[in-house]
Amino acid sequence: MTWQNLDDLAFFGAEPAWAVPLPVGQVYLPAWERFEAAFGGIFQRRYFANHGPLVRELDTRLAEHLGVRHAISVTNATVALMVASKALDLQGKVIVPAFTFPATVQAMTWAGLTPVFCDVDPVTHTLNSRLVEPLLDDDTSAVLGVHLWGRACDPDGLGALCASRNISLFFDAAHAIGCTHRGKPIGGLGRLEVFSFHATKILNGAEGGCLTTNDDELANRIRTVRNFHVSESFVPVPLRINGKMSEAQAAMALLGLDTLHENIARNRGLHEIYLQRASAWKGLRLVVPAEEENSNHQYCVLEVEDDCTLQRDLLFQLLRTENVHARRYFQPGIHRIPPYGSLAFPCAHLPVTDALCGSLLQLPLGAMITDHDVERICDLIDFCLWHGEAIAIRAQRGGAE
Ligand code: T4K
Repeated sequence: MTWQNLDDLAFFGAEPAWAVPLPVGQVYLPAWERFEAAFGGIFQRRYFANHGPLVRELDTRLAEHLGVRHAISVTNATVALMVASKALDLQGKVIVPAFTFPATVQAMTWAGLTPVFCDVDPVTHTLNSRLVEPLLDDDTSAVLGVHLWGRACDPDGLGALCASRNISLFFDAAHAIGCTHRGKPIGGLGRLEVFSFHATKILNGAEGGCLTTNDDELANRIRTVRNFHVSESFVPVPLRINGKMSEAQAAMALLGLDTLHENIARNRGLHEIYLQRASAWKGLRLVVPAEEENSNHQYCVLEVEDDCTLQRDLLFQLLRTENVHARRYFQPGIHRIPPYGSLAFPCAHLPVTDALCGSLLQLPLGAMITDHDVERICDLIDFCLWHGEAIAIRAQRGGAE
């Protein structure tokens, strides 16, 4: 299907251009035979949990891959953030962005901490030291930065600020496996970092995640908090939890590590097509990774600018009805969803966050997307932009000609 006139759009009643949805989730899978062999081993050993050989192998390989002393696997990144807060023995307030996935902030609330929302930089979409500094007070015990879209969250500026105030800095690196900062893999920044191996991430452990650190004592604390087993009680910690990764997750993640570079290269190729085509778009801008860094291209982020002929939500609907399952990460901002933004937790004033929540779209990338799909998605966007005003008028009339 090529789009010649408005009636060709699924939004106005035509058949969707794609028979099955194109997701933004990565869902890279290993070859079936390799998966079967890995699971065959688990069945033979009859050892499924509690730091089996695959989890131990994964920890070793992740540490090598990320160039850190310790990588400690866990059940998912949300639990990893909870583990982090107890391992760091945080109390009182933690500075967080509201422009993130709910897990970043809610994990802090689960841990009994008070999140203090900070606005983000309009270009990097992350916290920086200039924004964070005015929010620090005597009750603040940490800053939790998010490497959003895989871009390092001002580690130098925040590092200097947190050191000068003697508070902890740690990072939510859920988007950042395979990304670099100053030529080094993200993983050794701050006191610790947290990665996600959810199926929608470029390293797929089905679920899963890990904490990384170069601090031996902190690693012992993390390993102790992560489970209740007496043999893993290395140091006194305030509270423990079952955050262990299973052998099944580790098998998937190990196979994913084998092809991580390949998958990143594939995503880079898809991103390159989007980028070339985006140069012709007026009012739409593709967010590009920091020049000096390598990105894993886990997300393709599109910003709908004020002068675009289409509003972000209408473009989103036009794509969705064709089965292009773009996402509006992250809308609404976390400061506006329960339990925040209530009387007990008044809504913070975060103008940049609110603007980003209303103007970004993530386009499909990953295992299920071909070069041809990207070209056609761009054809669709070309058509929608070209006919933006007519589409908007007809949409307002409820689709009638
Ligand atoms: N910090 C940050 C900054 C994060 O972004 C996240 C998670 C976390 C922390 C917490 O990490 P984890 O605790 O999850 O390890 C998805 C993911 O579930 C979530 O992990 C991720 N961030 C977030 C950005 O995206 P949803 O609710 O948008 O997922 P869902 O089910 O709508 O899937 C997205 C697309 O992928 C859909 O089009 C369907 C497709 N998909 C999804 C799954 C699960 C598949 O095709 N196959 C699949 O198996 O949250």
